[in-house]
Amino acid sequence: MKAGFVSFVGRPNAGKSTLLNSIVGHKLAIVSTKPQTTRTRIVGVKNYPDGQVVFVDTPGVHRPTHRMNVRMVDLALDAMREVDVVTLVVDVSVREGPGDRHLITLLGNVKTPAILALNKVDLIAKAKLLMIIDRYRKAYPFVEFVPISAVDGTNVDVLETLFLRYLPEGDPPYPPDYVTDQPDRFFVSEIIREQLLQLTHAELPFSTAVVIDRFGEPGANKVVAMYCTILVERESQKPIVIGKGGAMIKQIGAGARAELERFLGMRVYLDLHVKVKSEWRDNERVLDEMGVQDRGRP
Ligand SMILES: Nc1nc2c(ncn2[C@@H]2O[C@H](COP(=O)(O)OP(=O)(O)OP(=O)(O)O)[C@@H](O)[C@H]2O)c(=O)[nH]1
Ligand SMILES: [Mg+2]
Repeated sequence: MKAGFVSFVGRPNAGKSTLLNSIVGHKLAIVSTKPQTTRTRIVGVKNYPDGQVVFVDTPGVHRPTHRMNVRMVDLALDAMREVDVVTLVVDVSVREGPGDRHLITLLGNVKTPAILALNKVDLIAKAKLLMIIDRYRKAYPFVEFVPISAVDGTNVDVLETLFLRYLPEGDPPYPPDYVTDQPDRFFVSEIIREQLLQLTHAELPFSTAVVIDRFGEPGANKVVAMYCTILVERESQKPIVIGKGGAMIKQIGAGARAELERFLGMRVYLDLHVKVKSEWRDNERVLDEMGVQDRGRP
C-alpha cells in the first residue's frame, strides 16, 4: 500500500481548490473568480485500491501586505516542505510573470519531488500549451508535467495515478471513511464567505471575514441556529455589506442558508451581523479565532 501527503501550491486563482474538490469529490474548499479565496490549509483524504492520499490545499502565494497574508503564504511554503509530493498548480490561461518565477525559486529551496499541473487547458490551444510546457521544462526539474482541467476533469485521473507512484509505501494514516480535519464551524463560515466573495467587489472580498459567534445544536423543531458576524475594516464598508434597506445582507443570508442546509442536511436559522473591526487582518487574536493557522501553532 502507498500512503502520504500531496500538496497543491501555486499563485492565487490557479485552481488549487477546484482540483482538491474534484479529486476528493466533496466541496471542501470554497472557490471563486477572485484571488486569495483560500485563507487556510485544507485537508482532504482519498482512498484508492492501492493506497491513501492526504491532499493539502493551500492559500495562493502572493506578496503579503497584512499579518493574515503572511500566515497564508507561510502555510503554502510549509506545504512545499512537509509533504511527500508537491504539486505546483499553474493557470495556463494567464501570462507567466514574476509570481511564477518566485514559486520556482521557492521549489528550488526544498527537496520534495514536484509535479507540475498545468491547469485550465480547456481555455487554450494545444500549440500554446506545448510552448508553456517547454518553458517550464527548462525552468525546473519537475518529475512530471500534466496538463489538466480541474473544471472538466481532463487528465485529473492521470494526475492521481502519478501521485500514488511517487508516494512511499506505508499504512494509511486515516481510517477509510475519514475525509477532512476541518470542523463544521469552518465550513459554516466559509460558506458565508463564499457569498461575500460572489456578491461584493473591489476591496471588500479581501477585507471581510466571517466569525461564528454561536452555533447551536438543532432544537426540537430540527432547526439549527447560527449567529455569525461579518467583519469589515472600515465604517464606510458596513453600508455596502448591508445594502439598501438590508437587501445585500438578505441576499448573502439567503444564499448561505440554502448552501448550509444542503451541507448540514438540516434546516438552518441564520443570523448575520456586520461589525467594524479596524485592521482585523493584522490582529493575531482575530486570526487565531478565524482558524488562519500560524506557522508553528496547531
Ligand atoms: N476554465 C477553467 N477554470 C478553472 C479551472 N480550474 C479552476 N478554474 C476557475 O478558476 C477560478 C479560481 O479557482 P480556485 O479553485 O478558487 O483557485 P485557487 O487556486 O484555489 O485560488 P486561491 O484560493 O485564491 O489561491 C474559479 O473561477 C474556478 O472556477 C479549469 O480547469 N478551467
Ligand atoms: Mg483556493
